[in-house]
Amino acid sequence: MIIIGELINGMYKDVGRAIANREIDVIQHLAQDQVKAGASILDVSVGPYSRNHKDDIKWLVESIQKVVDIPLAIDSTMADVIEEALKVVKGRAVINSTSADEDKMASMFSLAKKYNARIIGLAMDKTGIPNSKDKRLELAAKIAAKAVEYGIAAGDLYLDPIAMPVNVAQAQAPEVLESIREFRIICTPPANTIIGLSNVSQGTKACRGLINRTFLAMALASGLTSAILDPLDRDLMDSMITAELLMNKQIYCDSFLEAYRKR
Ligand code: THG
Repeated sequence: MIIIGELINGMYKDVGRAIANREIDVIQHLAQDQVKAGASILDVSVGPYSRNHKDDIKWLVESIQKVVDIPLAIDSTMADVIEEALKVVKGRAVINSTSADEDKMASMFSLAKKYNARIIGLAMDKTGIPNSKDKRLELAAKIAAKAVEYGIAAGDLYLDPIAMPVNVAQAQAPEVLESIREFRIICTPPANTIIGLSNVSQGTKACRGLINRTFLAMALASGLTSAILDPLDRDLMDSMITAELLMNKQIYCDSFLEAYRKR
């Protein structure tokens, strides 16, 4: 499974402060630690409190690229902010994200084409995040059809059913899992599927880690191919590795956790 590290996000208080004060060490350590822990892509977001999204995203991308050499997922709702990052990013970036709205798809898919980037499609539109798996499927299929129009390969498309906090939207958890199954039949070969895992436990007072790792194992069993998560959560990574083992995607040996980490 493709692990996208979530920690460089201005939503975290420490990170928001580090961005505002240009504390490059904080950002670079987060990048190196996540790569060491197994992330193969890093999500990068200036967060909601940024005073200048364009300057901040450019600084983040350049700071991270000085110390690690893996692709970045540029997390913003604004096409001009994403383009600012794409101009300086090395290698193939991931655009995080487009919705199923026509205007948003036009601007984000144009950027994907122009910069040879991969792209995440959220199963939502201007009316919000759907409650049902059927509506999620309809919106994901709309995004997949647009990807074909722009000549984006299914392998470069990541469909996101949008995981919701269990404390306020409990009934959404099984809808999201079923969406992961159904999204695989939209394209041939199938597109990737992705969730922002920590969404599911946001705002819960206890057992955040337990909720995250249990949902990840269930999502993997439903066919999830990638996730935005905290790779420094060792119990979570152990669950992920074990779920892959039990799906016969890793070869068993008594030291399977170590064997996975050595690779
Ligand atoms: N899909 C896609 N992209 C996404 C998401 C998604 N990007 C953002 C988010 N969801 C995934 N990343 C995070 C990052 C942090 C948290 C949740 C999801 C989080 N933060 C702490 C909190 O809110 O409790 C911050 C606490 C602090 O201040 O330190 O939980 O779904 N495509």
